[in-house]
Amino acid sequence: MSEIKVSGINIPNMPWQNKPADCSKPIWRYTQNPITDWNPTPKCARIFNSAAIPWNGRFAGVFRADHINGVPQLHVGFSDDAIHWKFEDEEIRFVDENGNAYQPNYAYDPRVVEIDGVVYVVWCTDFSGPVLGIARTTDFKTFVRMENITTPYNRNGVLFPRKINGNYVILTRPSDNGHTAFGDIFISESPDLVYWGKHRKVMSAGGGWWQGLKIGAGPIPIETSEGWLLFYHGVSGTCNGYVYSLGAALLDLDEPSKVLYRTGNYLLTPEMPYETTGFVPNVCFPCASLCDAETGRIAIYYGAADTYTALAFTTVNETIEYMKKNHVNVGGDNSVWR
Ligand code: BMA
Repeated sequence: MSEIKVSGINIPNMPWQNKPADCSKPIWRYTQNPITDWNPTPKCARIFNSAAIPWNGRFAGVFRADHINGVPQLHVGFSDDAIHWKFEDEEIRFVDENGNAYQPNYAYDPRVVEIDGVVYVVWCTDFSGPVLGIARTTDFKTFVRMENITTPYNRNGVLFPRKINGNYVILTRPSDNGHTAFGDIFISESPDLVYWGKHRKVMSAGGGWWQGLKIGAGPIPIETSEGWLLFYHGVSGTCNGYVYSLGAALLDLDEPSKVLYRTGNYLLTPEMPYETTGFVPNVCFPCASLCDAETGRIAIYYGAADTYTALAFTTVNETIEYMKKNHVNVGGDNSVWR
């Protein structure tokens, strides 16, 4: 296969380990996993489902921390190597557009992206139930809360890293206010990050039992010459509870509501003790990735068992090549508004 080009920045100092010789899968785990442990700060019981980006030659992130009262909030962290993190013990204190303090009742599963020099955080916030909140920052100190993106209920909001055909674009996952037993991925556009419309359905649950119950977008999509590379979570509803695995899809560059390929097999599923044992067993929940444009190397950050932060590696070529050989057609994909 010819070399696939990545549109993005070079991150030569990102975490990386070569694929082990005996690994037959397209994704392999960091050998020192997990990279966070129980009680990472006095206030925080567990840090997981979190998002990191390159920042001034180092790395910065917004981390989901479940506090020792059980309530999740978002915390800032910094790192030299994107593996060892220094977390702030105090949660992010948001302000609104007028500078007035705003604190969500809870905040979880952040995704972070820099677009035209502004860093945006999209997370699951409370607005008569879970919805998608968004805030912007330029210094990881002041976070300005903007208008909520959706009405109740919605989770897993993932912005694309640039405007497409003149509009901001976001993937979302309409849900209910509990442990939602359904869920497909939708897409919406906005000229200004305030007014959202032109809604389309992108992908439905299904196409293998590991993603049969519900799916949700994970890290910010990676722009490649073949399409947008999207990692997502797929959920299986077992008699012993939900199991969260990781899959990938390739979306059309100009019309990202179109699925070009989608993995029929999971790429990563709970197998290691830190994935199968913890606060919520059997969860691999990806929320961020770093991709080095020059080499196509990818480091995926995923929450493990709602307890730990873990890392896994792949390359753009490896994942897309695998996806082309292991593609599944799911009834309901690309199905609405066509
Ligand atoms: C989902 C979200 C995630 C969590 C997962 C497994 O509904 O709440 O934050 O990791 O459940 O508990």
